[in-house]
Amino acid sequence: MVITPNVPNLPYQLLDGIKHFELIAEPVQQEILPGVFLQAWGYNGTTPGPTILVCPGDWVNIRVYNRLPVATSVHWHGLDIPNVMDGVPEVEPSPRIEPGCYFDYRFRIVNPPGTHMYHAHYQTVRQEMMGLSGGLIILEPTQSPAGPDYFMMLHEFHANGLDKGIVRPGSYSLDPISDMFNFFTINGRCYPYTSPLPVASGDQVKLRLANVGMNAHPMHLHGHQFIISASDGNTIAPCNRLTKNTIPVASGETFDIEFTANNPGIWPFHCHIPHHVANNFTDPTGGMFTTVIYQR
Ligand SMILES: [Cu+2]
Repeated sequence: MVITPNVPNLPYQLLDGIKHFELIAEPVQQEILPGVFLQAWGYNGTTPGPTILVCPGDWVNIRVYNRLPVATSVHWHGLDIPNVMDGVPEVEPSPRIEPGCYFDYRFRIVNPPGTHMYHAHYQTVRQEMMGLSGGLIILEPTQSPAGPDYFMMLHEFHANGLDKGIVRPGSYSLDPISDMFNFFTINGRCYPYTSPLPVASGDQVKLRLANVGMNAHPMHLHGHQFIISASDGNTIAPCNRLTKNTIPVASGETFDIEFTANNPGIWPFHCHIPHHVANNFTDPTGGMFTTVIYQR
């Protein structure tokens, strides 16, 4: 089963053969480091929002409530769905959800298994950079006995009110139209508050990476080589799979990478841009950084 460290899966109710999900777009206090909160926007209390897990062929109804002070929409990024459900009200016949209202996004999952995202697509720069995004994963219908499978949403924020080189507990507003980011997150947390990724020797490990931010993040794994098994939710034929140890994840992209856990230890997995592995430009390792930890 796919695990999104630090982020819950979105529960659903099966009614009349349709999986009913509920997302609430709302202001959230996102704890990115112990005692350091961002006044962000998210879904159901967190940014990224809960991970939506579906199966090929599912009919889904995702009710999106808007508890933001402004209108919003949700775009199902990478899914081949009807135009009216695609969530871009400025150009599509897809509605804007006014504050206090909801809309039911109802569609069938016609894409094959793969890693996708959802995010706001109204006043996009502001709403994405406030944190309105999450993961949507189409599962393999038959769960083969596989190793650990971790989903990681990469993001970046500009927190106001902190001079460069200082991190102190508090609750900080965001500047969503700045491109001078000072905090870089994996699933809404900065290192050392990110969760390590447990593996066992011999495991075949899958990491799913997704990004709707501004920058591309070259994610680098120590001590192992990985293959790129899928891009943007589409499986790559085995004969076409690159073997690498760093993969740039640009905005709008998802990648699935896989490696064999054959080198026990505690191994960094991180963005390779120096500013992105620091918290507000302080010296200790921070930001978009986590570790693969062998349990045995
Ligand atoms: Cu980066």
